[in-house]
Amino acid sequence: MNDPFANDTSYVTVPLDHRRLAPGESLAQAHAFLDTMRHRRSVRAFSPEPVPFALIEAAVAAAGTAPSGANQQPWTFVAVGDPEFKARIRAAAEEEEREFYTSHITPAWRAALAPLGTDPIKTHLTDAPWVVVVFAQAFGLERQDDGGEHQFKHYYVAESVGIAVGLFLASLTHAGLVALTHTPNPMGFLGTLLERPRNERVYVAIPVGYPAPDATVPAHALAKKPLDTILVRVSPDNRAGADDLTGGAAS
Ligand code: IYR
Repeated sequence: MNDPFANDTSYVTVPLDHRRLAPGESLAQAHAFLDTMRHRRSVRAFSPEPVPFALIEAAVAAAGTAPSGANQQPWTFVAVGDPEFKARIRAAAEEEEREFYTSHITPAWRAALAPLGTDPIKTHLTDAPWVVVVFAQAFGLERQDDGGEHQFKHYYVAESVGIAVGLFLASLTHAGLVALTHTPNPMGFLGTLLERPRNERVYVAIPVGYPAPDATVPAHALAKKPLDTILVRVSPDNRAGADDLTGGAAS
């Protein structure tokens, strides 16, 4: 009667639409995706070549499938293709960055960035055909019919937006595009420039496009941690020879 877990009529279910792959196909797809992602690089030298908006749309739609706290989807992707806006973003970002690199950067931070060769010059913000600025919705804000606003809490915002950005980058990579996760420091100016509502906080700016023909990347960026340093297996079924795909299926 007073069961706090009693079924609520607002909790409706539908059958899961899951496409089960054959084990062999599963591993082949996992490896094909890994190969694609191993070629992902953060690119700072872009070609001005245009990128169809349909590719941005598809990548944002992929990002929009991300899991999020209470399925609140607390993200907004603003795709800036207008050269005038990109120029304004670059000018403001470079101003902030000059300040960062001359005054705010700590010696440890400078040392950590040294192998990447970053500096305050942000040509990618004007060269890339698109700069996608991702905003996190710190809280929900809905316009009411009576003109008022309904404000409500959002949960796990940073985690949710991080996952969505990961899917966005994976989708771009899968489509043969390159990007840079750029975090102007500080970057509040982007909310003002793009006239975002008061519940949105800029999360990252992502130039998207094709690499310049002579693009290089820092060698340091190619060094990814080996699998055995990032994966810890806790499993009763890790005997030598156990099949990783079918063994322990009931765990
Ligand atoms: N926001 C600066 C500095 C910077 C910080 C980190 I952590 C990086 O991985 C790269 C750059 C800039 O954009 O140059």
